[in-house]
Amino acid sequence: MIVKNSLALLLFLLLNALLCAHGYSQENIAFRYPIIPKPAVLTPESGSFTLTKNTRIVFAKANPDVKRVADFLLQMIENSEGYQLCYGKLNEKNNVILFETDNSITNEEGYKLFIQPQRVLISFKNAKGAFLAVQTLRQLMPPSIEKKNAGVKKISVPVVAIEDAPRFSYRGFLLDVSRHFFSIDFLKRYIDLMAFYKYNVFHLHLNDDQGWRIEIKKYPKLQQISAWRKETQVGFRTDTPKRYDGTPHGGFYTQKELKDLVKYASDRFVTIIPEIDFPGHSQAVLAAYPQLGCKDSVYTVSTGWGVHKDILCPKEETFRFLEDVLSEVIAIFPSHYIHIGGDEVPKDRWKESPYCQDMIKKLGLNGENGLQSYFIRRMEKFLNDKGRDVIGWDEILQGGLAPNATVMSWHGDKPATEAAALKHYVIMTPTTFTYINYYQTPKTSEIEPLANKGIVTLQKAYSYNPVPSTLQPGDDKYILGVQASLWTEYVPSEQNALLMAFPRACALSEVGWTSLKNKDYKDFTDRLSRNLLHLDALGVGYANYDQK
Ligand code: TNX
Repeated sequence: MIVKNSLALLLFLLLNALLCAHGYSQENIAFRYPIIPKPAVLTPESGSFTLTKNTRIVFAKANPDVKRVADFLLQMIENSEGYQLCYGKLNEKNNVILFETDNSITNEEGYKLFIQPQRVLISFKNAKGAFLAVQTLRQLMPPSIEKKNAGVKKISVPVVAIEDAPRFSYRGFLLDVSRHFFSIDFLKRYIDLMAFYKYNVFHLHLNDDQGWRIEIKKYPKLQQISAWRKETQVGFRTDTPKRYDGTPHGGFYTQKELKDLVKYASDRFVTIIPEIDFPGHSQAVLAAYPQLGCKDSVYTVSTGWGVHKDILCPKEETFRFLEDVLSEVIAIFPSHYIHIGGDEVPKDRWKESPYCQDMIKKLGLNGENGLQSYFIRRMEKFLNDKGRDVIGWDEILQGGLAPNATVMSWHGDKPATEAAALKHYVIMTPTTFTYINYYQTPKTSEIEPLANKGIVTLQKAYSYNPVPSTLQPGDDKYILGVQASLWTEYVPSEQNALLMAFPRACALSEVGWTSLKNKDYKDFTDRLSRNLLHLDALGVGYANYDQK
């Protein structure tokens, strides 16, 4: 212990000595190394490495995944500089960027980045780490690197030694493409931005009451009917009288487009987790296939917001429908996880339905909550048999959790604590810290576009600790990570989505990546002010509100 402490002290003194020698204050360091999320260990040094046309990329051992990472770097340089770097030989020691595996790195996403005046050394356990190191390197480059044909010619990066690994393995970003449809090109742009901030999961919310967005070959009416709504409510959800824009809205992604998107994301080491939300949030499905509801009724794709009472009925026909849909979904998305929703399921229709009441009795279920649990368990079993695991919103705790489900907690610490106590994995996306569809300043609607009610300031998002203090001892291992969630009732355009997402997504990337002891809001905002120049160069219109 004493040895360990003295060693830590020695390291601290050494680091301080280094800092003094080079005269770097904390602010200088933030300015010189504006990296977000903040790396685990960063040792500043004076001097720089300059990348030119003659810089060579060298692999200690060729591997197709690492080659993919190097190609990403190559492409980035080519885009902005117009020249292509060449691959060099192992014996080249100067003016090289060297990629090599390092067995001492234990984290799958861990990496080391040593920038020295003569060369850059990137070491990693596997290619994911190499990719993340390249993102760090990119953040140290002049922001013009993001621009097409910037023509800087000499790209200087500051000398540094970085050893890095994430705090959490799940660092997600949700986009709701149902309430508003976003183009595939925009999704790609969103993925690029995720990768830049070391997010590794893109949670794609593909259906809701207001629209179905994925082509399902067996059920063409999902494309023909469920994907389109007549018009969209304008103003806030509860405004009276309700007003509508009179403009049809909709769209869907073809399977081919989605497969291409999966590949695009995987080239950036981002996993897409698709969500098919049921049995609630299904009015758009019922508009096309009314026989899957409990009432003999005509349904339309919803044009307004809020929780809807018309949900799927647990008939055999419904289960067959969902199994068919999920079979097509898993053929597109190779992710280990499939998200099956399960949130906000009003039980009115099940209460009124003699069929449901009979089913509850016959199966000895504990009321409607028991029926919901039966529904989710059955679909979980189907997916487990296909080798996939499910994620569900925390309402899946009601009536008993499906045996292998991972819980996505949007209601905060309570459901997370409950799920972890049951030895289930948990992903944290509480409304109070991570809902980036909420206003971002206390002035709310005076200066911001209409949003879901609630305020999540940049500082609030930054302050979040995804490990609830209410967990029982030892249960923190069940917290897989954290997710920034962008619901889009009030996000009608790409421009709007970026305004809502950034810079809060930068703060949340640090929540997911950086250890608690390395987090400091002032230091974060110092780095952010320079880091945002990259977003400027990328033409991302992030929010820039006075935070007071
Ligand atoms: C709750 S979070 C929802 C969404 C809404 C969101 C608005 C969750 C699982 N359900 O359907 O878009 O609130 O903030």
